Amino acid sequence: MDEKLARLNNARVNEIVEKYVALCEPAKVTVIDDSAEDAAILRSRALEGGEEHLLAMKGHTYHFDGPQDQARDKAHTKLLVSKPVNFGFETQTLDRQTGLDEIEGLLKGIMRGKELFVRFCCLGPTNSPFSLLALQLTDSAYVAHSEDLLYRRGYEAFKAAKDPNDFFVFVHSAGELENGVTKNVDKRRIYVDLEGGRVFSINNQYGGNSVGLKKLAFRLAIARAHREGWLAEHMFLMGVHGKPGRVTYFSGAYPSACGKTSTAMIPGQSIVGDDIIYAKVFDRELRAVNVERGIFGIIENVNAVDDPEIFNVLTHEGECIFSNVLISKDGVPYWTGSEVEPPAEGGKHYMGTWTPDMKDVPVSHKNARYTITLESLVNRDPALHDPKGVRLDAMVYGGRDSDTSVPVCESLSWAHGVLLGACIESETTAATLGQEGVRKHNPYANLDFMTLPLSKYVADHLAMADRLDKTPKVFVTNYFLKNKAGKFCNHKLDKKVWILWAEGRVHGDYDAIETPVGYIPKYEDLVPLFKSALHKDYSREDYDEQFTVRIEAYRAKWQRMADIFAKLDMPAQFKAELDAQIARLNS
Ligand code: SPV
Ligand code: MN
Repeated sequence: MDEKLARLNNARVNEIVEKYVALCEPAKVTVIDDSAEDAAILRSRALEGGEEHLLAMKGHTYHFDGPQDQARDKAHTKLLVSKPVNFGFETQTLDRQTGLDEIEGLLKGIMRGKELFVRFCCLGPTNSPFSLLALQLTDSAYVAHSEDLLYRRGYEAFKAAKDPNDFFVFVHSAGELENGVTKNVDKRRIYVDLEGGRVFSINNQYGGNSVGLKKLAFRLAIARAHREGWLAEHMFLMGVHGKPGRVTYFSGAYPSACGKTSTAMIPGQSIVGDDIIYAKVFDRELRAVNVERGIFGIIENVNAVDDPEIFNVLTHEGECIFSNVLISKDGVPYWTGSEVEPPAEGGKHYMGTWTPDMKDVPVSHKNARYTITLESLVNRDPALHDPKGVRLDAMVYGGRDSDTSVPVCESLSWAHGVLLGACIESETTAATLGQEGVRKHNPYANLDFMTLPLSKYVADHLAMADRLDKTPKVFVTNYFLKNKAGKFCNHKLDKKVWILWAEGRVHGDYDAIETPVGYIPKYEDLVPLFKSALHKDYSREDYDEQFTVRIEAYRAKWQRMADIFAKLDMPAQFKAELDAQIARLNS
């Protein structure tokens, strides 16, 4: 037996490894522990196997996903269920046994000639009441390497585990590769087995499909959180720095590619995480941790002016994986919106050779990404690895909404906030395969990941009010509002003002105007905030345009929500909030 597995002495781990080695038939099995040497093996293997390539800058590599593998594949991501469940929205399900049989068939021999990596990770900080252990088997060194930047190492945590049987399991195969890229994308499958606490993902490499610890583990965690009375959310986590010396922790849910990372990266604030949190009640306080330790972020529009900290990491030595960007012959990465011109002769691209005259093919894919650790960011929050997490004082919901929601408003109560989170609407983006720009109901920005009926999810949030001395304040932001002329009403950086206003509201610094849709800021409070935060004059005309409550658009939105929720068996308190929302708008 492998020495590292022997030292772990975990019968369930051994059984799983044996089972999938027999089924997938890899040529070699490599077990990875928490050492720097083993992390280096993953990076070297990704380079040797052609899944990653060196760039000119020390520590930088790049990876290409195939042209058909550039985003999450919702159509082939299915939840295995033993009996039919009405989730209340589009979660795709498949009969469990049928799915397991199909995947076993597809896994048979899928790793022939390849190396299987067995790795151990910890979701959430180690040695923490939030920690969840995860075992990942993958034949993609790129996936295992990405996980090393994105997640805490967990081999030692497995050794110390109180319950040796309690861990999630992820089995991934990139399948047959051609030039380092998955070939059989038509046989791509992502099957989530909630009952077994495991996910199978095959014939893909794009991180959102392949990296077990990211959205695959998140789907398992949502169901587990419900069973155990905590929350797993598609949220950033950040310290908002209000008055001097005051830090207030915010979490925020936004659909993919709608400003979640850029909110967590607002200049002058500190980032704990940009994608997934676990939140638990301790002593009647809601505390949260970042499940991850890195960022798998969208690279488009990352530039020196708008995202100085990230841009800095992407242009300096240190470990970083670029995916689906343009690579010049000198080994320099280029991407859309970097404000750096790509070379005239073009370069290599996930589509093949790219030259500037290919006007309809952008420099980088809209969902092209970078993978970095949070430790590499100067603005990381000191609580990043705190096993106790941080106290959550506010939650923010946001969407890509061009015609309805004001830039920022505060819910009238916790229950009203729960309603607002359940009713996020957002225009679809390149983060998933399919059409972009279509308005979609995206409850809690979790539409793609929900493994619970919405009614239960909502009930868990409502119940927090009884379990906490003080519920977090809830805010809704919208960075994408347009005016009558079709122009964005706000600059990208204005979000700093909305978040600082919200922080002030948490501490009672500002009064607000009560409207049917929530509390909105007063003009007088925003003027000094624009001045101090952005050195900008904020005009009354801008305020009027941005904060006039578009009653008819809101009524239409809430009618859409009423239609959706009429078909679902929602908690009575939720229905009452929804009715009250509509009644306020009507009157
Ligand atoms: C998202 O799309 O929400 C992401 C990236 O955070 S991934 O889910 O990994 O595709
Ligand atoms: Mn995400």
